[in-house]
Amino acid sequence: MSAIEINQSRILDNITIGLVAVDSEEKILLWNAWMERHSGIAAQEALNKRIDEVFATPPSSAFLAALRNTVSYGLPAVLSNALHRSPLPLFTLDESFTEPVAIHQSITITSIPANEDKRFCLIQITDSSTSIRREKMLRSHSEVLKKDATTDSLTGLYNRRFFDEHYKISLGQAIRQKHPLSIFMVDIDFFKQYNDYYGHPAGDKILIQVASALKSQISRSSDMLARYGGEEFVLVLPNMTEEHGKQFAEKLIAAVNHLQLPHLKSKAEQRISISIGLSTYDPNKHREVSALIDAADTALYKAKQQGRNQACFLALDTLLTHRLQIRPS
Ligand code: GH3
Ligand code: MG
Repeated sequence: MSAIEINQSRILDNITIGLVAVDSEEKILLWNAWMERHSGIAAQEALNKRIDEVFATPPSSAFLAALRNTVSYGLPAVLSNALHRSPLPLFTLDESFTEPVAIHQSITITSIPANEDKRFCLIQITDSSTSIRREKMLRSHSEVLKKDATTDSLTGLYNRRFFDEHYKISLGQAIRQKHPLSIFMVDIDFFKQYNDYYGHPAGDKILIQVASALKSQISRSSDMLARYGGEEFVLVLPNMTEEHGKQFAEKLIAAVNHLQLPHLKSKAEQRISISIGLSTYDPNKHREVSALIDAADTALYKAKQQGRNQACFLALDTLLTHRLQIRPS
């Protein structure tokens, strides 16, 4: 293999980082092609000028302080781009931007011994813009994934997985802060018959409309509505007593009836309706809360048995008695 003569100035011109050397008076000794391209200042113009005077906009005070530290004490300095976005007025050449865009920079400053006890400082500037853009893209991508993991794709409501997590947190808070919490299990009446008669795609549209009617009834950020599965929804409302819960359930039923969606095969009404099972945690009455969902579920079963298109309340402490009455085995 033949030896290649290395031309150092060619390396300096092709390197993809900015290189600047300054002497002990901060006068510029080296200004490579990368610096020319990104500052718009030619090397002949920059050489022998002080670095704080060469740019139209002066470098940041953090940069000048770091440089002075290195010049005076020989201490190396790093300006990380997390703290100092653009210490020097350098701009990207990307033509897809209509205006010049400041380069996000990572800068290291090192003191290098020269001849006769003299030293110079080497400033190396790398463009962090690409890695920052990539990081931002990854972050937004992971936010989309997180949303997908917690959202039901048909209705846009939270999914069962999110509900399971959120319910535990809400119930824990209600117990610690001693406030009531109501849970509502909501189920569309005779939905199988709807699908059989109108078709599955039409059934999907009903699910979307019922979901949005239910959603329109909640307002507080702590309220949660999720698709529990199939044609069943669940609402968890902190700070809602039994009495208010019963009124609220009536509002949910009215909101769905108000949609006036025809359902000729429904034996309840000839339009889409819902049944609701409701139970409430009352901090003054209940110590054991693990059966709260079960209580709401049993109340829903009761609402179905009593004719549908209605809400039923079941107190947590009467769950067992009622279960024995309505589900004899
Ligand atoms: P009830 O009044 O007792 O609740 O009767 P129902 O017919 O609503 O209850 P059942 O559990 O027998 O039927 C539920 C139906 O919901 C069956 C299933 O095809 C339908 N379903 C579940 N998930 C979806 C879905 O994502 N889209 C559509 N279109 N239908 C669904
Ligand atoms: Mg149903």
